[in-house]
Amino acid sequence: MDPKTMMAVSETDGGSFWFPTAGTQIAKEVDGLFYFILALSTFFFLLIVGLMLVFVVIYRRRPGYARKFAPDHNSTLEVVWSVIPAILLILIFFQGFTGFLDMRTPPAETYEIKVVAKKWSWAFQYPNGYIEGELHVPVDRAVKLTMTSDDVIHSLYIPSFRIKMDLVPGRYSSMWFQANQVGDFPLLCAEYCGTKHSDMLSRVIVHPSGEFEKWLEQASNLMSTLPPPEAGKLLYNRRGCAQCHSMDATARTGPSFSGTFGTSQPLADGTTVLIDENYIRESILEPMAKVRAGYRPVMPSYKGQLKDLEIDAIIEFIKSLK
Ligand code: HEC
Ligand SMILES: [Cu+2]
Repeated sequence: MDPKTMMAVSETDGGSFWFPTAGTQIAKEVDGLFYFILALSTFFFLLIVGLMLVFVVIYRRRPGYARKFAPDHNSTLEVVWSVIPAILLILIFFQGFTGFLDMRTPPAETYEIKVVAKKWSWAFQYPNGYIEGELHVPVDRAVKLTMTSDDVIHSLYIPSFRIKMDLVPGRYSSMWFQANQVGDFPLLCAEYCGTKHSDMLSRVIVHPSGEFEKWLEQASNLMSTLPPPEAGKLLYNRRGCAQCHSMDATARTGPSFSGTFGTSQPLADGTTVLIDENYIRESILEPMAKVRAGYRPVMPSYKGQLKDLEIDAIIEFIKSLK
């Protein structure tokens, strides 16, 4: 995991014993309902178990004890202990249901970000086409995520916002939120999706008002302002290549990038391949076309997700690793 994602684990501020920081209004509602149910359950637990213990002692069987009256039906008592819990249940349902509707219904005006999950990274695509592995959003603005998966079912979970939704291959799901606090919050995959599932740990960065646009403009132009090998390294870290390819000689799920450029390597079908610009390009766009001996064909295709300029930068980056 690169050090930047490691930081995701540290939060802006502590939150409570039960919950991480509440970064949205919805989160406060969810917490409120939780505390209400917790208090209610504790109250009735103590009341019922307490009375039970008291009665066990008071009415224990003793020698010579004769029952004074036969058990009888008490309508008032029964109505009271049916109606009060019924009202409490309706209250809980009402709060839960309206909260659910709020969570599922985005306002008319939202800032839209597309999300594609794949083993084992996130791609957040902003309206101008820029893609990054971390979710950046403006504060106090409704953001809608339109999400899908490239391979298996993933689930995008932002604990501090109290929202979670599955990403299913072949269809779109969506969710929305409005962050009301500037800061960094963890974002993770909550659906077991393979060996490196736990590496799908990223973060949401909530920018102060006005700064989000500045960040987006800068980040989008990075490709053209950085020298290609550095831009390539940035993409390697940000777009999830690092999960499977190392920069030193160790093999991960995929072969190491280090020192392989210009060498001939064996393929699974028994032939060999020269690692040059064309092979790297093909490996990124059509990973199944040529599979290296000793590796499983699990690399996802980046067709349509990396621009030519970006692929060039990655090639220069791999070339620069001696
Ligand atoms: C899920 C793991 C995974 C991810 C993520 C991944 N790759 Fe791969 N990659 C592999 C595997 C496995 C192979 C070897 C099998 C094959 O050739 O398809 C491979 C092969 C390659 C090769 C051929 C290298 C060689 O020495 O034969 C290149 C180049 C490559 N990947 C580039 C990338 C780039 C660039 C990214 C990020 C944009 C990336 N990969 C993301 C798993 C991955
Ligand atoms: Cu996942």
